[in-house]
Amino acid sequence: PASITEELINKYPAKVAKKRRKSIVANDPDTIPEVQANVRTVPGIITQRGCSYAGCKGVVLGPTRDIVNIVHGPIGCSFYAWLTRRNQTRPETPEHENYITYCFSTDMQEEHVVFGGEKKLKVAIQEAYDLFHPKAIAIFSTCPVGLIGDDVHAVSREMKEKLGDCNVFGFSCEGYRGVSQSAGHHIANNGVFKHMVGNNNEIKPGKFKINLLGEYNIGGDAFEIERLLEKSGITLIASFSGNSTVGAMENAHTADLNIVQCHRSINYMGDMMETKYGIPWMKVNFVGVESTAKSLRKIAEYFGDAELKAKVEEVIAEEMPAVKEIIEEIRPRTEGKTAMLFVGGSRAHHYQDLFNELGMTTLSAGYEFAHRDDYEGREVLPNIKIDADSKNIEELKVTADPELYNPRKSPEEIEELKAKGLEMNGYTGMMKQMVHKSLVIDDVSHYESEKLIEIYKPDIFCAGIKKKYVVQKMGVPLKQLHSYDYGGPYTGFKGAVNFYKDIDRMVNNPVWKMIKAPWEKAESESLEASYVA
Ligand code: CFM
Ligand code: HCA
Repeated sequence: PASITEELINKYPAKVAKKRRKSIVANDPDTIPEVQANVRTVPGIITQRGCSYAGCKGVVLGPTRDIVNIVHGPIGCSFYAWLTRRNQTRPETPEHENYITYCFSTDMQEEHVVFGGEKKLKVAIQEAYDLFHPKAIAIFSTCPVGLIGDDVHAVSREMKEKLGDCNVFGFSCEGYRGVSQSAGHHIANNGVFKHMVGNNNEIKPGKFKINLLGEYNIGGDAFEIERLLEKSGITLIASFSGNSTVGAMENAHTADLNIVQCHRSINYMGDMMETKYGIPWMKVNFVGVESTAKSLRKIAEYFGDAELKAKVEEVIAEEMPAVKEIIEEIRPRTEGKTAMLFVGGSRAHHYQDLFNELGMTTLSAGYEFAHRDDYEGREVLPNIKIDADSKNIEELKVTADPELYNPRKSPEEIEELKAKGLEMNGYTGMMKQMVHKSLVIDDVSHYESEKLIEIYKPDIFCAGIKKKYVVQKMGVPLKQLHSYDYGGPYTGFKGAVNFYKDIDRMVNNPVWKMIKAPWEKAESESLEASYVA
């Protein structure tokens, strides 16, 4: 891999190569080398990353169905985020609120950039309120808003007061706020924590009450998790934020445990809720059947209830046979094949479990915008250098709530749980689970991914829409692990079966053998030659 790293970067100018080298490492699961992450992409390099606004509006707030999300900015930003992320939702009845299908925008024009857009924003909030009378309206700032200085927070406060029965709050999530979507996650967590969590103190019935953090119900993933929790007798108070509502989030502080699926996008919420209310958080993973079973067992272990433990075992025993039957049929066809995963900030890790179950090896993986802790584990947090880009994002000063703080577990109990193997308030990251010498690459560039495919010729490449067709034209099937290529769910037991079948279809499809990859073509018929002719 040392020479492969050189091969990936040797065409770059020296300065660029020097920077990229730090983001490309050969894994060692025992020593865990340092990976450069959460730094600016080199200008001119083709990245898969998105912006802060995408992370805040699209990712974290978007999936909550009864918030009217108004985008303050040019229409393109709103259009980009209009139903492109596949967060599903299930209103209680068809009459219940669901604004996810709408696209609310102030449609900022040149005159607003010149003379200011606050007036227009107030009109938009009033119009949305008059039409829908929603419980909450959230305002999202796009790049020009920050550049001209419109104060979305002042406008929100003013309108909240004026409307009286509608919670209005703003987000300074201008696209340029950070180096990627990741900044938007943090900004969103802060806003949801400040303006929503804790607003409703109602105590809901249930013996084992939890929140599900960092699960956005892409392709119905959360529905499958909800099914398993319900079957196990675990009460879900709130999800952040797949298939969720304002009411549920406002009540989240009454739960006794936060389970975290996507660490990258929501770790801030877990920490803040622990500090303010005394609710511990625990990393789980519902992608992969082994991980799903393990996650359910971890929840039961946390509550330490014999009946719950027995129920969870019963659920696992009931769900497993159907999965076993399918995997036994499929595995001989997928065994020994290879995969590469370059996705977001958590799935490049989690989906390796499903590939393992298929007997497939992950040759190389990386995130688009994760931080070092998502690679190396949270132990490295104290050693992460906070650069100017991160300092730009507000860190809320959170303290224990004088009335509501109630530690659900004592420090001794937490230590006991840790000793039992529960990662309380921890995440070990991607690298400990990856084989020796596999290549870990942060914010992989388009050029590097083409090179990787040429060198390793993986049986499947997992990424997003920006790579899909370029990779497939190289004769390698690309599985979108963002939109799932419109399939899914892939979580839990039922989801695993869906995934096994979809991957089997892709890696064993004879069509890929009919495509001549550029490196297989003779000189004379190479693309370059045909262009010259
Ligand atoms: Fe978390 Fe996500 Fe992801 Fe993410 Fe995303 Fe997504 Fe993703 Mo696309 S919250 S980090 S910002 S798991 S939208 S549902 S698929 S890049 S790996
Ligand atoms: C985003 C959303 C995205 C994009 C997916 C892709 C998603 O980053 O704004 O590039 O294919 O999951 O929809 O990550």
